[in-house]
Amino acid sequence: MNPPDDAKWTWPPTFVWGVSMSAFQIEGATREDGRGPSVWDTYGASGRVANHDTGDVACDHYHRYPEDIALMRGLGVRAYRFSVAWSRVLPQGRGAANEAGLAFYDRLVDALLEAGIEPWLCLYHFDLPQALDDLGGWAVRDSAGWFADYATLVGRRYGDRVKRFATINEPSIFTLFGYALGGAAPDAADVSTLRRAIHNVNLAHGAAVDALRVLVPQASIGAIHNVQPCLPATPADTDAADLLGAYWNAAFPDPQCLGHYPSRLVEVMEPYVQAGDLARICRPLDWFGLNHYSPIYATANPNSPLGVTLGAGPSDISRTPIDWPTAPEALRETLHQVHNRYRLPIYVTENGLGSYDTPDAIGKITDTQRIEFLSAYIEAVRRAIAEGVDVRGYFVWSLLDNFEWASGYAVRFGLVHVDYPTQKRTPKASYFWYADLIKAATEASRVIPLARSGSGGLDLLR
Ligand code: IFM
Repeated sequence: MNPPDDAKWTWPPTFVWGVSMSAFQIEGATREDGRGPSVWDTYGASGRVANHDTGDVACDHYHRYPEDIALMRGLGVRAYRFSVAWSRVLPQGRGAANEAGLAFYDRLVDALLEAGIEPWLCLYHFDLPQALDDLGGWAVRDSAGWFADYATLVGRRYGDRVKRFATINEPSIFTLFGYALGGAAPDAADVSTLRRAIHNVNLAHGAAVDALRVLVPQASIGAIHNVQPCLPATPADTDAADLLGAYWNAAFPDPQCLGHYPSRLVEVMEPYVQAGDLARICRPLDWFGLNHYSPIYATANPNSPLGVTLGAGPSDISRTPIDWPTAPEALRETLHQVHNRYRLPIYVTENGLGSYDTPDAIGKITDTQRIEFLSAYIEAVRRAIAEGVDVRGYFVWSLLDNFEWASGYAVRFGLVHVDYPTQKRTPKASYFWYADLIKAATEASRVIPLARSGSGGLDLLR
């Protein structure tokens, strides 16, 4: 591997700089215009979120999206990845559509296009309609059909304007935590339910890809997975790390992109796999969305339904304010692994730093640690590209501080601070830094365009 020649290297001119957010974490307006409840409304209402926070108001993006799009415009991003709230457009998850909910995403998409920002629409980001969970949710095989019908509704409605679609965000996170490890909706703890859910989510992914291909022939369709090195917390946890890694990193991308479950899980998944299922799941994709934050650590735990839980890991490593290990090299290595294993163009669809930012006496938020984090991780992306990995874009998580699931509003990931009582948005230092970076990267790549090699890798102008 050759290191990038810094003097000559420029970002590919087509490189997509973006930001990501998700419906439940920002929209609020949970009882407005006919939206039905999702499993996260139920989880929040039960008081299980830190500080008893709920998504009821969140960032009030439902009403303030023009202001948020103006912030994106100020950043200079080319793309915005958002998710549609399934229960806003189908309050019962299936059956009658909600025109007022559909109209909200019409307004959002139109305003993005008007601002010159490409909408990247993700169908699902953790917020299963409660009505479907009441019918068994992802643990029942019918869920694949429900999801395909929902994808059909969304493709038919927005496919004239939206060309970038992702099926499901981080399936391993919402299944592992929601059905086995705890700490997320719908808060089950049963390993056979987990495995059933894994397989049904995979079937749902495949069915949605098929539906979108028919409805939006120009669509560029991807799947979004968080792939993070899974390390043993102690030498005694090696097998636990291997097991957790199989669920976390491979249980979804392997069947979706390679047509089989990872070897460690083949036997346990077998009872749920019917003839033809793997072909239904493994549908051609245009890109791989990689969410990445840090390595994770596994600890063997016979009391957990899975026999393994997340471990703390070493105390002498660099960490973010919310205690996640900081390891930009792990992103570079992960990009190589994903590239070698799945052979798809990669977009880093999430990366960012969680902290407890507070404004200073004059209202400024100087989030130096976030700037250092993003700068090191973006450098890791740059190196991976220079080494031949086909990475085509990078999206910061997140534009706004938002509802960080079971951690509520205390943990902040935004480039823009949100004062929740007033809903005032204040760009942090990292916002201006990212805007400058995008400007410099796009201007430089316009001056020295990169040639593409025939192999799909990048020719580095050495
Ligand atoms: O906020 C989440 C997001 O919903 C999914 N990926 C990780 C982010 C930070 O935890």
